[in-house]
Amino acid sequence: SSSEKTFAMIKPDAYLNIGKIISMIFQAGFKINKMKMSRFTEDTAGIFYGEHKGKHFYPTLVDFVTSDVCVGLELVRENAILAWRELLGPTNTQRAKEEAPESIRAQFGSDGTRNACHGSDSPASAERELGIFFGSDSVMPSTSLQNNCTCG
Ligand code: DAT
Ligand code: MG
Repeated sequence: SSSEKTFAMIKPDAYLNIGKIISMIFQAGFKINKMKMSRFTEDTAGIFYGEHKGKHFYPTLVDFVTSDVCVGLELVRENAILAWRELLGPTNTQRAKEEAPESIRAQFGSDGTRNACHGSDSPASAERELGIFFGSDSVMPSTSLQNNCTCG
């Protein structure tokens, strides 16, 4: 039973739900080692999502993930990579709602692209993605969150 690291990321459609998402993270027994708010440039998003270049959804994906702030987390737990992806549910929010209604994507996502959170798919991806997000503050600068509250 050795602990494993993964990279989790709350995407721009879900950061207002960060409290509930962090509760679910702790409930599932993860430790949060690092956490940072940052906004992707198109270039850095292109590196992060390099494996998807050329796919039909790639432009929509980059527009979405660069549209506002993301919150990146280094999570630690036994089997962290699989456990976090299990908590996320299926990639497509509609499928998540049908197959895993308690999952993060079912609760906080809205469609195939705007699916609330990211999770690494392997130890190599986790290392790569943690390196991009936390490796250098000039690549992923820490940013403030604008209060655009319209609730009075
Ligand atoms: P995951 O994020 O579950 O690892 P992925 O790596 O295949 O899924 O894709 C990265 C992101 O791209 C995904 O979170 C949402 C978007 N995406 C994937 N497949 C898509 C599709 N068929 N249509 C629209 N967006 C898609
Ligand atoms: Mg993936």
